[in-house]
Parts: sequence; structure tokens; C-alpha cells
Amino acid sequence: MINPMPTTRLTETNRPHASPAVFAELDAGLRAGAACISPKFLYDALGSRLFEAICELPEYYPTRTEASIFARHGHEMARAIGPGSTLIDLGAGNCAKAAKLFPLLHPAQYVAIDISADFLRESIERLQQRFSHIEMTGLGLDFSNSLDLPGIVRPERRLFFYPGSSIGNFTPEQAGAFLRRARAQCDNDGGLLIGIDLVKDSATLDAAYDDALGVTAAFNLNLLRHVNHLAAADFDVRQWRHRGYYNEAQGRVEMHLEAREALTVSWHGGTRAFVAGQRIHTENSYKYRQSAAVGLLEQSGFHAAHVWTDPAGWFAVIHARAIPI
Ligand code: AVJ
Repeated sequence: MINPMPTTRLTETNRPHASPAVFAELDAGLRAGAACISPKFLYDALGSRLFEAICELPEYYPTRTEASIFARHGHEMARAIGPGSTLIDLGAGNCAKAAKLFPLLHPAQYVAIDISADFLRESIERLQQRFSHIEMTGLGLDFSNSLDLPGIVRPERRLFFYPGSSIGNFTPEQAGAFLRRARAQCDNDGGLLIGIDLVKDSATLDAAYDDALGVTAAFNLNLLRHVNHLAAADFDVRQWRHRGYYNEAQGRVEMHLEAREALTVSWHGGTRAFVAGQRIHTENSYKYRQSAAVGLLEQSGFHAAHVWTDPAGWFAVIHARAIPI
């Protein structure tokens, strides 16, 4: 049951803290037949730290596996890319992955982009002290819907750095559209260095997204606290449980928040009842076969020049060059 706008006065606690566009997106997801909240809302300050903790978990193989590929093949990547690039880090977070590449890649400029701007500022200030010769800029942007880079970003030799299989949050169609936008934001000398998680057995995937310590559960549940702040909602975190598992038919891991009991949630201008077991879909994490990953790039204006994988074939790092137009 969804009620119309109430006529209550806005106070500090019932006032949404999101921009009108972000609020409208949250509101629409909460009202949808199958309720959903975008995974980008997982990353408030605490969520970003919980994600860092996930990356340390024994079950969460992507970060470690990708790091092993960079450690083993970083020199070869740097040789293929060459020094002096404009390194554009999409979803930079703590900037640690890019920082490890600086001594190999020697970029002329480093542009860190993340939706969590505060987290970013701290990370960049620390980095600039260590690498004073690299021009650095941080941009607090949600690049999921548009990727218009401001004039301070050098146009020459743009290299989009998109590690961690973040591309998996998009459907393959959305991923293609996103990559085409990246292609449109670079000249013929542009490129992409992307990490993509590969299809593997479902037990490994299930464990990676529903770990024994419950860190992923905390990460997913924290989204409700963030939405409480953004939309002036009254989610009670204790009434919800985490679900994370591989959906083999769809080729993706799904995360949901499931109501433990019948409950009602209210937010600025809306209210909704959930029955026990009813879910809010919070994330998709698509897994690709190597051939499909290469195909996706080729259809989106990039030629996959190099593919590096770990020995088990769990994860791929791909250097793709802009197809000249
Ligand atoms: C940051 C989107 C790559 O999908 O593996 C980790 C996020 N979600 N555990 C992923 C995530 C649950 C992660 N990405």
C-alpha cells in the first residue's frame, strides 16, 4: 500500500538528504512492484569501509585474484600502455589499486572519480604527498548514467581504469552503453584497463557473497541506514536479513534484503508494507566468460589487445584500445 504525499512539516530528522534526482530514484525503486535499490547506495562512508573489509575476506577472491594478475603482469601492461597517460580511475575508492600502478605506468595525470566524494578527498591528499610529480584530481561523480569529464581532465591518451569487476553491476546491455560512453570520452589514442570477474562454480560464488563472518551481510544491510538518511526513511535494520547467491540462469550474483517479518517502511512522501520473506533487490554482479567479455568490448568501440588471467581462470584483466573512428 502506497500513500500519497503527507502534509507533515520537514524537520531535521524527516528531511531527505539526497538531491531531488537521487531521491526520485530511491522513491521509484521503493514503490516498484519488485522493490529495488541501486548498489551505488551501498557506498556511504561506512559502506566504503565495509567493502574494504570484504576485500580482505578469504571467501572474497576477486580483489586478491586481480591483484595477483597485476603483480605478475604489471610490467607487461605498462609496456603495452606506455608512460604519460591520463589515468582515469572509475570508482577509485581508496585509490589503492591505481597507486600500485603509478611506479609502473608513470601517468601524467591521475583523475580519481567516485560517488563517495569525502572518502576520495582523504585518499587523494595522502597519495599526492607520495607521488608529487603526478597531477591529481578527485571528482565526486556518479558516472553510472553519464560520463562527461570536465575540462581539467587532459584529452590526450586517456586510459580508463575500471578494476574490480565493477562493470558487473551493470546488465550486459547497460555495460555496453557505459563502455560506449567511455569510448566517446576519449580520442583515438584512448584505452581501457578493466578487471572482469569470470564465470566459475556456484559454491565459490555463493561463499564470496555470503561470507562466514557476515561482513557482506553488514555491507548490504548498511544500505538501509544510508537510505534512511537519504530518503528520510525509517528502515529498522534488525527486521531485515542479507541474501547473496549465484543465479546461474542469469549469469550473475544477486544480493537482496529480505524482510524477516511483516513490516512497514515509511520514507519522505511514501510508505510500503512488506510481508515476511519479501525482498528488495540491491545488487547484480554479472560474471562473464572470457569470450563474452572480449565480445562486449569489441561491440562497444574497444579492441581487446591483451587479456591476462590468473592460472585458475577466475578473473581477467583486459587492456583494450579505442577502435579508431
Ligand atoms: C564492487 C561491484 C565489484 O560485485 O563483487 C562485493 C561489490 N558486493 N560483495 C562485487 C560487492 C558484494 C563488488 N563490486
